Amino acid sequence: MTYSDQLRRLCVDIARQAGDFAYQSRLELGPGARAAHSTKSSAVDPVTEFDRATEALIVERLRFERPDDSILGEEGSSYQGESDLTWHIDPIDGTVNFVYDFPLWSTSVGVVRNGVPVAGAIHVPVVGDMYSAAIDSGAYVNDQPISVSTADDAATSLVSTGFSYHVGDERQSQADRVARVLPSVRDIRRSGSAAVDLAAVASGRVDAYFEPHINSWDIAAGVVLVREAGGVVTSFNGTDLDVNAPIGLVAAGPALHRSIVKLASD
Ligand code: LIP
Repeated sequence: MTYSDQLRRLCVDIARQAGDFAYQSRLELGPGARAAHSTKSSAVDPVTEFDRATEALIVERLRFERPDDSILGEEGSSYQGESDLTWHIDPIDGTVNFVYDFPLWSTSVGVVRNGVPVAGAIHVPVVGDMYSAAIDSGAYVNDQPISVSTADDAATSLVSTGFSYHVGDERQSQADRVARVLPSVRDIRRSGSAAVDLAAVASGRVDAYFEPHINSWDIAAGVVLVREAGGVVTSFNGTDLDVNAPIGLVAAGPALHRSIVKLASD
């Protein structure tokens, strides 16, 4: 087993344990019950006790299994290690979906070396999918190999996107962008979880995904997944993506990627 595949297996093990913990917590609230939450960057950016507890579980595992590595978590966890690896973790990606008991939320665990993701896992507990990948080891869902779609025509492509929590002008410009893109593609999906969107690109369940504002913990695992599935991932304007400081993102199969960059960034 290669070193990157050992990392992939650890990503899977931790994402499974953490995602199952969050899922059990969600089930105990009851169907459709709103999870109590506070807010972060805006009144529509929630965080729950379950986000924090799930992140604490992931961090405890990583501190034990990988004590020399750095960690960066969405809910504030930050450890500076001595190794060249940094773990970017989103305990519940799609927190609004979790709060509403809408199924498309995920636990994302990715590990990055010098701004390049080397392994990752995305657990979608409600759906029962575990996606994983590692550099030069391929991409999988539930241990079955996956690949991006071969779509090459934007007009018949299924495209996902997301919107930031910044309310006001930023939100309006994102709405204007979707209004411009929609007439030029088959249809648009908005899952509410960047990790789910990237997993969908990697498995050919959508043809492309773009989002103008995104965080490292949302995408670290999904980026290696798409690339190992034969896809292309760049920053929003088509330049190289630095996962540590992403400037938006476009992910698609190689025959479609440039068209989506042009559509999204025009
Ligand atoms: C979410 C992202 C999603 C974005 C949402 C939100 P969170 O992350 O995964 O792509 O459109 O607005 O930022 O905050 O639920 O972990």
